[in-house]
Amino acid sequence: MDIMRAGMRDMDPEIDSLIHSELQRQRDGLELIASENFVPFYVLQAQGSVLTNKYAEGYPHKKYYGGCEFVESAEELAAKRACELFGAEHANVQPHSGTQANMAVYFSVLEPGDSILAMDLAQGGHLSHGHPLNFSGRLFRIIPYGVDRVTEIIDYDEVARLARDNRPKLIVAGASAYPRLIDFSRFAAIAEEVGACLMSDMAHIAGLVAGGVHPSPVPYSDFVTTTTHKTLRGPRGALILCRGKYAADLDRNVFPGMQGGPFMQVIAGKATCFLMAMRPEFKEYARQIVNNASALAGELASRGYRLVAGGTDNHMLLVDLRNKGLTGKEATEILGQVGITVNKNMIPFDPEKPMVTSGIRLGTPALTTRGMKEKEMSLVADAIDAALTYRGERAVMDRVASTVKDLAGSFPLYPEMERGYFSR
Ligand code: DSN
Repeated sequence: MDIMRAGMRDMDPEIDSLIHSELQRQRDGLELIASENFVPFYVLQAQGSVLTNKYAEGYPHKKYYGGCEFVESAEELAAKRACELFGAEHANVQPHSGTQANMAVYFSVLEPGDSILAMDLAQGGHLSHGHPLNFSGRLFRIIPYGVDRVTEIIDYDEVARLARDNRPKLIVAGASAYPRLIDFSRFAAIAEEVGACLMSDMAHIAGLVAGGVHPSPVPYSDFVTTTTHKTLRGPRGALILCRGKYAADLDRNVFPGMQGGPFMQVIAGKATCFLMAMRPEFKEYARQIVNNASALAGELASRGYRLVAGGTDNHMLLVDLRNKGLTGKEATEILGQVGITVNKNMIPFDPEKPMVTSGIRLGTPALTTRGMKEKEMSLVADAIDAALTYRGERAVMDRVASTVKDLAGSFPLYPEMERGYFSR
């Protein structure tokens, strides 16, 4: 066999088959994981392009390799578009992931042992905001904040009190499981009062910020980090925005501080994603994500499900399943049996362990990408409720599974693949 010319199917039928099975799974199911989305076909094309062959350590016009003229132009375009999209003074488009983006910011403004005030993972934060097993919790002194026990909304007075008492060097605003708006101006006022830097991690809501349906953290923050693949619907990777005065420090801490060669094929995908997000159609998409989440919340509430914080302002909802006699782990497995993909999630003050949980987290970015609207959210809520209620009844579960497949099939995913590209 000519191992450089063989097609995937001949070279590696096992991986080829797994890729096609995953495509079929994505097509046939209802994707409700709040942090997932389906990238446009042109982002897949950028990621599968020859840019993957190129090393380009360093920054545009200061690269350590020859032959970087095209990839550095792609990197410049990505950074310029990111600044334009979010109104930022400086952008670094090289971080491979959200955690690495956060790491680069920490290393830009902190020394090991310095303190960070950040949201507790168990209350909606993120691993890289100071979990004891994560580098952030191991290297820095973490002061966790959370939500109010009654309203389940961030307790800003408590954040201010903790800031005054502990004088952290950095305050982190942002969450991975929080369904309400985040008041970045309030965080900025607290940071200013105690002389701390403010980093906002907008990974979950970046697409909503770009689309103008969530207040932007950019005017209020020294640094803003985000992944590019959640509501923003770009390639899997990350981005850091900062005020101009931090630009040189930040760039040095990304490369050579934390990463070697950037993934130029992903950076090209980020550039295209930022261009997409400046289009008026993307504003409509972002608005529809929020409308769909709100509709789904209403439909579930009317079927007796308790929503954390009483509902949602963004793309996600957290459902407390205790009154349904289910854990998050059980619900995730049951919904998986009918083709609905969700993740178990801690709810605030959760009595269950993280591998069990009392809740599930649902999000609408992926279904909205497929074209679903409020009407379909009612069908999705019906399917969720029927599966969770009649989980032991085979006939009902089979009927729900078939309804889910039909609904998904009415909103085709990647029809381009039937026209030749990547098709079997
Ligand atoms: N793991 C992502 C999420 O699901 O929210 C965050 O990094």
